[in-house]
Amino acid sequence: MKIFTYWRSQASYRVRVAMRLKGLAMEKVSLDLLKGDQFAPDYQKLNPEGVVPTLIDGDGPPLVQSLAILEYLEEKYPQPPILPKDLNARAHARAISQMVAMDVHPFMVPRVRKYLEQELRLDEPTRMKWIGHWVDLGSEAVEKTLARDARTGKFCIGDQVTVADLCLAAHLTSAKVLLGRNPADYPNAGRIYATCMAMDAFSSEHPLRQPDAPAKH
Ligand SMILES: N[C@@H](CCC(=O)N[C@@H](CS)C(=O)NCC(=O)O)C(=O)O
Repeated sequence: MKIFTYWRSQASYRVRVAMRLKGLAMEKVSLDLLKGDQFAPDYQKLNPEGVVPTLIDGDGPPLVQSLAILEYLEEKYPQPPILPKDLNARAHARAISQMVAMDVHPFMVPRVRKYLEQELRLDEPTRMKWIGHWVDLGSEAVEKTLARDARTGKFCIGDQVTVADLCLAAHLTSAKVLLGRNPADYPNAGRIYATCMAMDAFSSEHPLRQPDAPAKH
């Protein structure tokens, strides 16, 4: 399977980990989002939104949107599962995923940061304060959700890795790489983050271990 990715992309990281967990072969095509590779006409034919990831499975049409891709992978390659069996727990796993992937991630993507810089003329400390505000609110919301829920275990839901862990680990990684946040500031989320990072699927696909990651970031 071919995945269009970028080293620091949180959305691509979610999908790369799922593919590792499911033992799927991955051919990575790196785009440089800061140079604008996502706007190349050939790439926009695959992904009209001009974002990563895009996944090509066989001859199939391009798959876009990381959460939709995770669901596709789960349905086509069900072993090992990345959604719980129980119906309520499945909704809980999707809810935690969406808290970070939908409600926080858009505040930190390159196109939004570029707009803050080039259109609104905000200086770097102001931009980082603005992004940090939304990122921290999201981390706190997930922490409260995990703290109050009896299903929280070794991972977000019990002892099985689910999409919630993929999204949470990717979120906390971005918060660390981009903003210098410490996952350990969040007792439950930080513990789950550490457990994930001890697993090969998460550590081998870590943004800083990607072939396109700069030596110094
Ligand atoms: N909701 C989308 C988000 C995709 C997205 O925004 N990806 C970022 C990198 S994590 C991107 O490609 N940004 C390009 C840009 O902002 O110009 C998903 O989950 O796939």
